Amino acid sequence: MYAFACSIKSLSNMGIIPQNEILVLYHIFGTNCPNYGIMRTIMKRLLTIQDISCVGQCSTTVALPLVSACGVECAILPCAVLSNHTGGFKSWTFADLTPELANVERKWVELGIKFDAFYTGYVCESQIDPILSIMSSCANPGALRIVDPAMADNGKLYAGFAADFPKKMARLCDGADYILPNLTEAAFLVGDEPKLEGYTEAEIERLVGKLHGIGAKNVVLTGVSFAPDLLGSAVSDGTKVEYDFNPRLRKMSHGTGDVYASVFAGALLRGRSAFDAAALAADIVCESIRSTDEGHWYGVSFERAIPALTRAFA
Ligand code: PXL
Repeated sequence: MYAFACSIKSLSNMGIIPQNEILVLYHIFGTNCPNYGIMRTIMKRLLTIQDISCVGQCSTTVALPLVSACGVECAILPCAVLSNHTGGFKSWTFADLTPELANVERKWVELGIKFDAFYTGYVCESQIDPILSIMSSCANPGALRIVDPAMADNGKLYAGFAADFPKKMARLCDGADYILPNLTEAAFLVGDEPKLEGYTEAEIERLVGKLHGIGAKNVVLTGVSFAPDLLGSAVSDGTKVEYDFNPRLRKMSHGTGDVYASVFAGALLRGRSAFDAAALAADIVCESIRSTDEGHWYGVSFERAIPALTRAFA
């Protein structure tokens, strides 16, 4: 038994078994002595709340496979169904599911369904209050709120969002455990003019400070660059800012924010630190971009990065 305990501890120290997950041990009665082994870890359950864009490799259709590939149960709450996303297609259909959110919430409360984490993405103004309500009524103790304020990129709000939408999105960020804005979203959230490049380290840290100022406990700011060939993120817990950089890939890619946020959320729930989760998310985004065929413009082929992601949790 002592030998067993030692070996579990050393596997845990080597990072083979996540230290902060509950191990379920199984116990087979052998001929003379009991035989213990690890059967599985208790799986966390995350709810992702964002649209379904039926075509376009973004939002729910990215979150569900990637969070699942991390070994985290992924429930979905679609806020709207679109024929395709709004980032580059000429037009789209949009079915607003706002009225259904309160219905679903009532049912989950009645059934006692609860979640270990909430991860929100692209949502509309009318959905912010129902989402805040679900995050308080369907939370397991200590449930994390991870908010990707998906609303803008390259200095502009996405099609269909009014100029005052960032103020509404800031309400979802207030009290969030983690927010994951890109530089444009960050600037809009705090009421600054978005600037696409040329941020100094001091400016990034001022921006991060302002994001904590709207109530975010931890900030993961993406799209940060201090050197032309490096692109990365600033990860802040409010006391220190750490940077993670990868070589910049010279390719404009849609949906990378959703890949990043999904892997970050999954990795966090698997016990990774925020910095390690951000670094893994960036690696998977880079692998997805590199794996995308020439001319495939509307999304990235994250499907080809799934084996690397599952290996990270093997
Ligand atoms: O990838 C973010 C996103 C999600 N959902 C919809 C979008 C976009 C970005 O354009 O249009 C509908």
